[in-house]
Amino acid sequence: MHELGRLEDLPQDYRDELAARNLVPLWPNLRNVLPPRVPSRNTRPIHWPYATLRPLLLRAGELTPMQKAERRVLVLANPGHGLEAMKASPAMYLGMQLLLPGEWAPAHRHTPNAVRMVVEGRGATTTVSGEKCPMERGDLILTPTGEWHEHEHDGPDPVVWLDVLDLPLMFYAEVSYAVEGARQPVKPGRGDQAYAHGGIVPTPVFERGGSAYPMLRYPWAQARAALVGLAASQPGLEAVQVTYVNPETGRDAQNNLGFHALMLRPGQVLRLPARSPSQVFHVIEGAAGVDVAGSAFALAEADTCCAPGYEAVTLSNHSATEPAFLFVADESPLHRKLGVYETRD
Ligand code: 1HN
Repeated sequence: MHELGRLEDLPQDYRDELAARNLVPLWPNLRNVLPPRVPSRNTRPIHWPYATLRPLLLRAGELTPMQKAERRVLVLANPGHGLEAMKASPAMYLGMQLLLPGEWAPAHRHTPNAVRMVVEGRGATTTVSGEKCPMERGDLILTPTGEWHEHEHDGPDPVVWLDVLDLPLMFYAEVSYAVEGARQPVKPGRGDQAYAHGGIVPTPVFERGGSAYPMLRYPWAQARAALVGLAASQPGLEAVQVTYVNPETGRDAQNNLGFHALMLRPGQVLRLPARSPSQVFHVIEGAAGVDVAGSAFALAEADTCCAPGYEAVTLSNHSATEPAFLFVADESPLHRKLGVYETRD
């Protein structure tokens, strides 16, 4: 590969005149924007232990009332992108949100797509487009682009969940905005009950035009049972993984980010090949080692970490007796749309 000319090689008067006319020579910058074979990545492997995050989040509950926060969240920010960029990876935002007993996080809708992964506490609900979704540990609840959503909590203990949004992507595209609204009327019917059994979907006879997102809540009990059933039926299967999909289309549950649940059998070491998308791992049950790009994390229950794209990841379950269950979020739908999804080695 040729060495290209540098900016300093050009006479100052020429550089000044280019800048004055909003012009930039490509060749001094070409290798930065098109590095050889492997993209440059700011995303660093980062581990956010829940044990250190939780007391800080509860303290936010004492320091900042709901009216002053709207959403009481500590953002899991990747220092590789700069903390103020509030991103875990190029397209993924992560936050831990706290709702205290009796609180209500008011209704709004926005262009970024969001999901919630419930971490602890019982008795909270998220109402999405009028559907009131109970929030139980490990449940995945969608709030797709443009859909009204609000959170409320009638239980006795604090509720915490992990928010995953494509906010960095939407913000980058200059399409991120929100609209505030009033408390939503609750509609009868629940997608998690209508679509409770894989491969069997409701068949409307009298109604036309269903929702683009028919299933908004994916109960952990169902995802866990699917993993346990898959592992039992295929003892030789290396990666016991399921993907959260739209039950009407079979495609990814949301537009830009992909969501999966993965089971590590007792004692299992699973090497995931290097793939282009960045990934996030969150432990729902058990514990897991995550080795990526020279970092080795020991994730306890409710811990979260992220991994840059184009790196192999090794997951290990050190328990000889118990399986481990992970929630995985990645940028694969986006990469497929961009036509750049790839697996290496
Ligand atoms: C949002 O709407 C929620 O509704 C949480 O709970 C986090 C972060 C950025 C932008 C919107 C929520 C958010 C958010």
